Amino acid sequence: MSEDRIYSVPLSHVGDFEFDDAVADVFPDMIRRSVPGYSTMLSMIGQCAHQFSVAGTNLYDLGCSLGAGTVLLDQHAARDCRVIAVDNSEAMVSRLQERQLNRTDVILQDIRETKIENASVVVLNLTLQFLPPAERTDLIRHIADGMNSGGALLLSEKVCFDGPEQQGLMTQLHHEFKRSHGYSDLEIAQKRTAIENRLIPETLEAHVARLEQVGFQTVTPWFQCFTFASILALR
Ligand code: GEK
Repeated sequence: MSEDRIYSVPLSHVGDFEFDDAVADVFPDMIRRSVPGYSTMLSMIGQCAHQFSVAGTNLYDLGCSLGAGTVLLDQHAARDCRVIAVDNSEAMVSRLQERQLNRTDVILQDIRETKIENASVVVLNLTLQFLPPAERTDLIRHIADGMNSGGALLLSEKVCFDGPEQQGLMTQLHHEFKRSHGYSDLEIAQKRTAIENRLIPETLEAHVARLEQVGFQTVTPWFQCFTFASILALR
């Protein structure tokens, strides 16, 4: 696995973060060292596919990147299911297409354009956070409308906090996590600058309220580690 060194040297101008070839090449290392609890979030994708997929339905991985979650959906889905993996990064999609998963269609597309139908499982693993906040409710409603009764949406996000003390404490703990995984203060600071206009976190409460508003029946945060959380919402 290639090591993420993208922000290790001082840059005269730190541009907005892009999911380009340089990022795709080091993505597994980057996400593992940047997102506390990522492996736990992934394991739940496999478990959800096993538990909630229904024969003859569709499973979606929206914002699939290199397909860490897609592979688990493909492995654990019920019989006669299709997995639809979508990402708008050419660099990510072309790499995932090379993996040739039996039951998966990999599509280069903006997830706001993806038709959701006959869905038993939908995964948004760290993807909604990259959409403009004003467009998130429409997408979540569109997903809910395309899901079958009893279907599961797994939504994992970077979250923020209303209280400044909580926000400061959780940010500090997240940065310490990154330091303990080998990132320097320079790397942490430059990545933060690059991502701050691209990744807009919301509070866990805002996510839960939106999911309930569009008609999910049982909305349960099941995991949180510092500034990252995951919610299971049943249709
Ligand atoms: C994983 N789920 O490994 N349409 C399609 N894709 C998008 C859009 C959009 N509008 N916006 C962002 N993306 C993966 C990790 S990464 C998370 C997901 C992170 C894609 C973007 O190209 C990238 O591949 C992915 O969402 C986010 O479980 O980097 O923090």
